[in-house]
Amino acid sequence: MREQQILVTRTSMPAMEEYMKEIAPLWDSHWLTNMGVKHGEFKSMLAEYLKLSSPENLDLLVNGHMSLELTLQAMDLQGEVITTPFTFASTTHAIVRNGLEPVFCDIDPVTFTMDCSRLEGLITDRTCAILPVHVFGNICNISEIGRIARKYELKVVYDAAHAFGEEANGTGVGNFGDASIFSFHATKVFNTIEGGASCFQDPEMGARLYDLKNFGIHGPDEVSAVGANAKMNEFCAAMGICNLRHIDEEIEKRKAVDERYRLRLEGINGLQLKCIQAEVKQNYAYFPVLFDEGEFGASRAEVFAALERRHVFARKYFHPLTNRFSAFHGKYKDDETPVARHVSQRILCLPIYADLDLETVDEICDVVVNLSA
Ligand code: T4K
Repeated sequence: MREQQILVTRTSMPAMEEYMKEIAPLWDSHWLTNMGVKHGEFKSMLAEYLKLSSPENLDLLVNGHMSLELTLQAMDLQGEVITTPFTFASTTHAIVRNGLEPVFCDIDPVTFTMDCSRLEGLITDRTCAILPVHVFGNICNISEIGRIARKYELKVVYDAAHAFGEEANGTGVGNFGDASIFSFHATKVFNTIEGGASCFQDPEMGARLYDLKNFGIHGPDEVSAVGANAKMNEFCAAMGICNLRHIDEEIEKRKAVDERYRLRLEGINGLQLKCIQAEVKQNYAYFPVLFDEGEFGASRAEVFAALERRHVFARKYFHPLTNRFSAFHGKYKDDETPVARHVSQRILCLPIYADLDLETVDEICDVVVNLSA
């Protein structure tokens, strides 16, 4: 049997020589952080790639989480934020760490994004914002969320950590809502080692975000706000410059993996594969599969174990739901989000990354197919 472990993802990296060439000038300048040359270059390249309607309304940060946490903070919100529990810890933690109260909306059973038909029922006079997640790169119901937000005068911040480079009807996802954040973590389609970005509509947001990521410093003698340190450094920006040069081919390679999974697994009873949204230009970030034990013939745990025996490590993204985290001491209940609970108990993300060879994908599919009833 193959000795090599197959993990759920594997970081895409440029050739070492390309990165060395990119960072060589840093040895001459000794300028390693605090919005240097690479930071500036990467920011303009990124604004163009993301097709932002206002390229200047973008800021680079140290990671996806701080992009989200500080974007919320920059909006000076108070009260309740409606979000979904089927996400990474970061989404809910960003709300709570801002002293805001998360209110959990259930998800759509097909896209796993916010179920907008339940949204209005959760709005109270304390609601200040909506924080939907383009989970697995599935794009939320932008128009309905926008309509409801306008009606109740709520802010909308999209967690677009999974949606790098995606477009809906030709519009880059970073243009939606009042703001959207991206993650450039090593596990993402596009990485800067660690990193993130916030895209926003209100230019004043940019100044506030800048204060929050750089101690509120406005010059050697002027500190006009209380901020933290959440800047992207030059090495990360340089990695971003290199990786952005290759992103389209990386996404194409992921597409081939996605297509192979679909070819082998589509139509099998009891399997629900990641949905396809016709209007979306996808990035193939994840390949989630829902296993319905009754119909499929094996449980999620059995599939997980069978893959593990072949040294394949799928992941239960996202289980547990964030409203089940022990961190919240039972304050929230997942019976208020039954669809999210159903999905969370059955989901398994199969390995997908640019360099995953199709033979391995076939091997993974063989394991799944052999378990089917
Ligand atoms: N919002 C959402 C919806 C998110 O999913 C995330 C992050 C955020 C916000 C916050 O963004 P960041 O602050 O992280 O930029 C991983 C990632 O750490 C996390 O970024 C990501 N979501 C989450 C979905 O997945 P873990 O705990 O599953 O990571 P880990 O260390 O188990 O790695 C998973 C696999 O990735 C490994 O099995 C192998 C591969 N890997 C990992 C690392 C660290 C690599 O190939 N290279 C690496 O350097 O959270």
